[in-house]
Amino acid sequence: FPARLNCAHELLDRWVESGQGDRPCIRAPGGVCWTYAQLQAQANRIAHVLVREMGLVPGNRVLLRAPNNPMLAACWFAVMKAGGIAVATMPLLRAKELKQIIDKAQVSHALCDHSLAGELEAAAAQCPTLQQLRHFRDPSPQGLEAAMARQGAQFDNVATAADDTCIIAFTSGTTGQPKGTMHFHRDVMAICACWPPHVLKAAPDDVFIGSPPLAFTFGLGGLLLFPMSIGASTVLLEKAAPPLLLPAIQEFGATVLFTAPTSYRAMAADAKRLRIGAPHGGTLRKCVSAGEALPAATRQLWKDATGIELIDGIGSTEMLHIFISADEAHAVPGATGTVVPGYQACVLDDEGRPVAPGVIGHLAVKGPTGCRYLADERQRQYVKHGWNVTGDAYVLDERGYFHFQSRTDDLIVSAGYNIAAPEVEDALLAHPAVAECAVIGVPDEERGQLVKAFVVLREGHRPGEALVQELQDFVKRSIAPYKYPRAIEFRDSLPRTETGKLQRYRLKPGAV
Ligand code: 3SK
Repeated sequence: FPARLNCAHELLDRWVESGQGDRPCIRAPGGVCWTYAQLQAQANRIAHVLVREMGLVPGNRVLLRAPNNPMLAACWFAVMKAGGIAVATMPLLRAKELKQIIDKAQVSHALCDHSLAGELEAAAAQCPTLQQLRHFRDPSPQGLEAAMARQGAQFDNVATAADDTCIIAFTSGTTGQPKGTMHFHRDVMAICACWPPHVLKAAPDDVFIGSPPLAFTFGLGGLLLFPMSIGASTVLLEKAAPPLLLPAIQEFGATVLFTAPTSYRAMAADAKRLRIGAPHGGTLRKCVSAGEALPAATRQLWKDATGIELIDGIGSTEMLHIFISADEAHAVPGATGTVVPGYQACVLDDEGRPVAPGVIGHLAVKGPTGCRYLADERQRQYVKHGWNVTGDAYVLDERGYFHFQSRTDDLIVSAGYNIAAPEVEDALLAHPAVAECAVIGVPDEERGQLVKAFVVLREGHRPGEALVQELQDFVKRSIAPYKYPRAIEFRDSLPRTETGKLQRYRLKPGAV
């Protein structure tokens, strides 16, 4: 990449400059269809607001908070154009979690969808670094749209360096302390140059759709960067639970779908009935599965329902996007795939030596993107021996296919969400009935893993269904609701080492 690179130019302005600004770019329910030129004009106006009215200078961190919608995309590009750093946050996060992110990333500016204002305002009141906050889709004179109307639709992008940080993507650590991963403008372009052309092989007339939030880099790539890197269009859905995703695929004539195995399982029966797969006369022709391991049975279920072979992949927030995958023609049931062109991958033992094919070890990867934690000593655990060690246990076979075994840490991956066991434990421990607790992931057919809590009660409290419900509601009110323990078991004590360290592994099904 050239020394000066702004990814907003490569993904957005370039299409307008080359006379293709009237191509459809972003669609949304309610008949919304923004062309590339319209998205550019919106992003330019927001960039002016950021610079002229909110005092942004290059390098400032801008928190973005919204469900997937066109204004969130415009804000993201505005931040790129103005030389800022986008800190996109998951819509379900609560004030406590937002505060951790704002403090860690030293966020100074925020653009927030009006519908999600409450939790951010509660966080902002406790965050001295956050000085400038605007709401969009807010009809009041203080709203972002009113400020945009005062600005012109032309903006000279900041001439960022290819190595300037443009994203800080947060991932929940295994301890519940979120880790910010920094990515450069050139990283954004590198992920567009690796997996999409070699594995996805989408075309400019494809219509992308899916469920992952743009705040999750799986969604950012799949639903914004990848379609725009080829001049295709994308459908942004605020609500993309399985019952809503299928009708949306039909309504928009979507051709490329990004979602997680849980969602493929939930949609399979209706997908078959509605004949949404192109082989059955529908529009859908490519389906990408990532965010959690894809069981062979789910691959088969979806193929039977739609005629489409899933494109499986593993990526990480640290690596920005997918680095092991296989296209439809090279898929092997039960294997994630082979290493994506541009990356190298292997399986290492505990000392960092490659293991022989067939032997389980730590998945290690390197390539044009890599882990750069923001001020976090866990960098030393992720980057070892010159490799990014992802925290996944894998087996490599003789043909170069990687087979997922398990996570190697306390991270629970449930329905595509990463959930840190200690964070759920902290939330439970704040309840007056809870003396001790331990949270683990247990295998679950529908969600891959299910969050299960083992709870020791304080004296005077009695176990029972009513208390289970109360504890679940309590957790949902304190942290993002998707993290709540779907199963709770009451115990008299929990397994601990002699030094008192909780032995979560001894609670796993089948453990002794
Ligand atoms: O596999 C994942 O979980 C992932 C994470 C971040 C970006 C992309 C992907 C597929």
